[in-house]
Amino acid sequence: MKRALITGVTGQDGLYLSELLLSKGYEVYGLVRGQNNPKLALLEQTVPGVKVLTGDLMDMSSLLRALNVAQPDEVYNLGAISFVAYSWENAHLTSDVTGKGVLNLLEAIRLYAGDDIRKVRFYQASSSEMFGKVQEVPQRESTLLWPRSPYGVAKVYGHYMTINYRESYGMHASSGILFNHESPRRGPEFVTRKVSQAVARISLGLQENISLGNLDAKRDWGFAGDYVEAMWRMLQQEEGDDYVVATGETHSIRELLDVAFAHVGIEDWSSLVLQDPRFMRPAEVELLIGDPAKAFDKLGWKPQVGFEQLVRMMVDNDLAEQRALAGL
Ligand code: GDR
Repeated sequence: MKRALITGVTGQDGLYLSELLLSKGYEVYGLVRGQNNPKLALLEQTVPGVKVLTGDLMDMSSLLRALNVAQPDEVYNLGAISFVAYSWENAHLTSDVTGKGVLNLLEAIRLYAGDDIRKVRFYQASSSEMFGKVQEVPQRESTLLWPRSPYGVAKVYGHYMTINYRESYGMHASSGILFNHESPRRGPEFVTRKVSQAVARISLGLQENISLGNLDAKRDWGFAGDYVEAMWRMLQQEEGDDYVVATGETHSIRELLDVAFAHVGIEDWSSLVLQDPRFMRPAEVELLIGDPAKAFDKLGWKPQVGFEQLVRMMVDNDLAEQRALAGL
């Protein structure tokens, strides 16, 4: 039986990856931060098979302890402060967790593994935010990185540190450059879920309108359930490597609004969407579109859920959730 340790296990991707690994017969350990973490209940309810360990990416001794208990064949680093907008307000904390946290975990694995460095395979959750200011379209593994937020800069640090541990120590370390990936489990602060929740509430008469920032930004949105499969496949390769994981399609926030509102029968949403400068970012990533050719070719991976299907899935989930909450 293979053993895996997942940081960020209570997040969207952690939940999907835990389910995937449990279905493959893995023993799954999840690192959970802090005392009374409110997300722990969700994890225990959604994926009860996960064995919970306490630790923090900023506390290397807790990482070493977790490795000693879990004795993992595979470590997936999904833990991060992941909300881009928040990273301008909390640049130091984001750098410590999202950036230096990767080094702490790599170093803990190196110390834990000793002479047998290849006994643990490592996955780093890198991000399309690293591409930032458009240098090339579509973006691929070799595209110049030009991050546009403290979050993006921290992710670049983690990305190169992962490559460095592969090249310096021969560690089986892979970096998945994942473009935006969404699901009904997405946190409500991210734009897709914010929209799907608001559209559901507006159609049920529970809310009047929604305030958003930049409607012209474009993202390559895929389904998180598909993307965790790519993570796993990376660690099944002979060697560690870097892969773009994306759909190869891009859509604006306006198109997201079109599909979400149309699904509840609203064709003209112009009076329902307010633009609020509070949700504009100091520097924006205008256009993301990934070239997933390498992942298709080397991993045999392909996304199953398309953009419109994804948006409808999220709106349907929020309709059911909001009806239940409101007792409708
Ligand atoms: P992103 O996701 O920053 O791309 O990072 P997010 O959904 O937050 O923003 C996407 C785009 O929507 C625009 N936008 C708004 N965003 C939010 N959150 N709220 C709004 O009201 C709003 N209005 C417009 C944003 O400006 C942006 O252009 C996500 C995160 O999951 C990262 O952790 C991950 O690394 C990347 O995806 C890949």
